[in-house]
Amino acid sequence: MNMFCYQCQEASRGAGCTLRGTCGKTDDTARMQDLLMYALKGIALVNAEARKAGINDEETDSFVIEGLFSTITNVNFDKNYFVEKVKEALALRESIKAQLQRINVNVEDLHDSVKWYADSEEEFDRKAQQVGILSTENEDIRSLQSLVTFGVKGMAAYAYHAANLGYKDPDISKFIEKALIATLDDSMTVNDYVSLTMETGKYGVDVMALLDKANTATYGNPEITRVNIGVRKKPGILISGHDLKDLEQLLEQTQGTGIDVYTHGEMLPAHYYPAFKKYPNFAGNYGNSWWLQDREFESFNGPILMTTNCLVPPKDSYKDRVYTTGVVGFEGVKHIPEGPDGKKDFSEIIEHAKRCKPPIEIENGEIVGGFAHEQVFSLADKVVEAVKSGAIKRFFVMAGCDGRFKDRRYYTEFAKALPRDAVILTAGCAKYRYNKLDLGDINGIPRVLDAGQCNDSYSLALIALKLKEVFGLDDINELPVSYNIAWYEQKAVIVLLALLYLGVKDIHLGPTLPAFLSPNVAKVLVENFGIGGITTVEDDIKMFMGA
Ligand code: SF4
Ligand code: SF3
Repeated sequence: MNMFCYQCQEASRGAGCTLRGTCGKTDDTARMQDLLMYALKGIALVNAEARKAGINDEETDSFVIEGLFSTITNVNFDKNYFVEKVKEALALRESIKAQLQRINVNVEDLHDSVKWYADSEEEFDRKAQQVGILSTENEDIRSLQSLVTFGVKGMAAYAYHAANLGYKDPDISKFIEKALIATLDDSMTVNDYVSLTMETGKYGVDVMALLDKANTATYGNPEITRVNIGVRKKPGILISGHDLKDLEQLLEQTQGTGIDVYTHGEMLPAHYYPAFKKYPNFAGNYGNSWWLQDREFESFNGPILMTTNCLVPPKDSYKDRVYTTGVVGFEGVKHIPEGPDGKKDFSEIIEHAKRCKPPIEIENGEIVGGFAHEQVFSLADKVVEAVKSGAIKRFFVMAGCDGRFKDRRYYTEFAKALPRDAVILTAGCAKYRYNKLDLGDINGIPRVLDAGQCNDSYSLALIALKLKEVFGLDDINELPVSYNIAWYEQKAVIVLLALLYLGVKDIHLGPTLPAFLSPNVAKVLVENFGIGGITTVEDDIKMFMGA
């Protein structure tokens, strides 16, 4: 076994990647990610002591958040990035320790993660092999530690985006620290970890609310929007991932250059924000979800900017047109750094675009989205009326991720097979499995309501809570809402934990349950929360519709 990673839905054989990731992550990168996680836990331990002593450095919080985000599936494939991050982590840990020593607080004996040290890549690699996920022997404890750790990675992604827009919450960082420390604590029992999992869900809700506030305060509330999926005649830049601030800067810098900007994958919902509508060169959305990028980046012809996940290892035919920024990285791919003033200079990408042909059209027409909380609330009367009259019988929350395997066709078939009085509420790249189907509308309400990115899943929780209030129900589970969620990476884990924390029961998760759930932990989730998998479209629709 050269590595062990089981954090995403595409873990090899439904168990874990051991030689190379299905995602393309190499074994040496995987080991350096494990070591970075261990180094971050060491920082968490010393920083918790520093907090107690009244020393609180925001830069440490940012470092931890960024480090966690960089280890999420399809964010960063560059081993050297992680080697450098581990070095920085050790230096940061030592500097916090030095501050503590000055006030006579000695943390050296807290744990190995606080005192180990190495400075060569060979030693890093040896250490990494001792501290990976499998170093926890008990499979149930390992499973719960993983559930919390992957939830916290998702939480870090949301905190990172919010921080980019100037919104930070020290309590979220404090919780992340607590959770990381707990994964090192041998005295924690299964029950302790179960409570910690719920607490992770609580902070999941908080961080999603924070990001929602950051996005809507900065760019306005998303509104119903028709997005062009064809192409224009000029050369373009394709921007993907989830970071709206990167998009804003790119739009600003491309004004008057003759270059159009198109979104790909999870950047599609940017079109729904009022703030981006003023840019005449914001041309539309090109292509589909992340895993189709190896074909769609090819035909796009122009440069591509990856702001976050999901990056697929680029093919040589278009690799020189791919640029990364933020926490994204890939060896041999040009990275655009942030300047000291927090700004990014995209001029190289713009010049590159000028030398490229316009995109080849792969589709045409429009798709509609923008059904985030405020927009749906403004339609509340209409929605309530449709439910009361029986025109809408049931809502299906089908948010989440898309993935590359054929079994995801289930979601397209499921959407097609739903009765005509059912409405799909979606967010995340899972939508691409059904957002171009002609599913019609119910009294003018489209049957697929897209709230935005996976980062906007909070909208769906708010909509459910609003419906509960309007219908005067005591329990969110009494609503005619079913949850059939597709997951892939770790942001979906925090969304799931947030929903569990909000009391949502009977969530179905597919296309397969996480490899990191041990049989006993899966049993706890089934018994306490009614979590289930998926079966066939036909049987699942019968089950959901209560037939
Ligand atoms: Fe495997 Fe997923 Fe980990 Fe990649 S992220 S190595 S596909 S489990
Ligand atoms: Fe998609 Fe990666 Fe999760 Fe943001 S882009 S939902 S998988």
